[in-house]
Amino acid sequence: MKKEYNIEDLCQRFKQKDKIALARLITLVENNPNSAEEIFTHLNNTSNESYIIGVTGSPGVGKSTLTGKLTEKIIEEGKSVGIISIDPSSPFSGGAFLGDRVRMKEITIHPNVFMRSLASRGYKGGVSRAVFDISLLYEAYGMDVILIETVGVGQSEFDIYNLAYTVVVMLAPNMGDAIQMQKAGIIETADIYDVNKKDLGGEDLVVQIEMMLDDATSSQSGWRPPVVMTNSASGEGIDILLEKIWDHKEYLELSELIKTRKTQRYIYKIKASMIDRIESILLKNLFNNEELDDLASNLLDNQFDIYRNLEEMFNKVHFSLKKDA
Ligand SMILES: Nc1nc2c(ncn2[C@@H]2O[C@H](COP(=O)(O)OP(=O)(O)OP(=O)(O)O)[C@@H](O)[C@H]2O)c(=O)[nH]1
Ligand SMILES: [Mg+2]
Repeated sequence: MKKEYNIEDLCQRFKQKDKIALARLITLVENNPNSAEEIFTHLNNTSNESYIIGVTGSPGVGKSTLTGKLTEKIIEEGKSVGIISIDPSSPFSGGAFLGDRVRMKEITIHPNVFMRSLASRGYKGGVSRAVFDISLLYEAYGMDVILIETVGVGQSEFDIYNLAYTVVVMLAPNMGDAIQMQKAGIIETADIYDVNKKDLGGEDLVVQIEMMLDDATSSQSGWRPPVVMTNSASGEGIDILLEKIWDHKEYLELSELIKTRKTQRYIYKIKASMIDRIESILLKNLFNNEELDDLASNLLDNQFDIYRNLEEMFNKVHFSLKKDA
């Protein structure tokens, strides 16, 4: 049986740092975007700024292991961490070796850490919407740092660059070279490159990335992405990676680019929400099935009418939208 929760009550408990209340609120926003409005009305007097870090890379590159190690270091610095892992096969949800899973569990029971695993699809309004709303909850909860782990980079459905302030792109030896990554559009998005699994090599990857960065003409921003090597299984190199992350944060803050990143993030959110809401209206109210059938049948005989028909349909829809607005 589905249990109903009183949102106001949950928000009160959330403000007392009740992790169960946090978990329930996350479930609510995850499953029902409409509940977000009510939730954030109750939380609007909580002010906090979390620093949002994205960790991305191909499957199996070591994202979850690294996220765990980074979290350990960040809590050692006295900060709290909210993790969002968009990855059905993460150790959190049971995809990797048992050893990893046990280590992750240890971290996530730390009072300053909260972890949420999301499937990579199936959310109303998309994964980005869910990630954005959960980040807002983490901010309101007072998390100093939010870590987002995802395989997706530069996809239209999910764009980590628009959700995080510092994006770490991970690569590993024997998992394809940097040229392939560049072709796939992965390479441009990084603020920091991490060549993981350094115990298996990777020096050549570092050279390739450095050469690519030398060639890149788009580095007018004043930040040349550093290339770090880690072994996230043993923890080697994690200190340096974290140092680079804080350097990037400082760079964004000093240059005021952080404002641009934050604005971008909201623009992305606003556009996605509007498109989602308008799409729902369209699907629910404006497309009359009979009309669609007629139109489509007509096209069976007169297929070159398609653009004229589309234009007519668009004008009708546009008119109805204006009327409804
Ligand atoms: N040798 C070596 N293995 C590593 C290293 N980092 C992670 N691994 C192993 O690589 C495997 C995949 O690690 P994960 O952290 O699950 O990788 P992931 O990128 O999160 O994988 P997906 O979530 O499935 O995309 C695990 O067996 C890890 O123990 C490393 O630095 N060196
Ligand atoms: Mg993972």
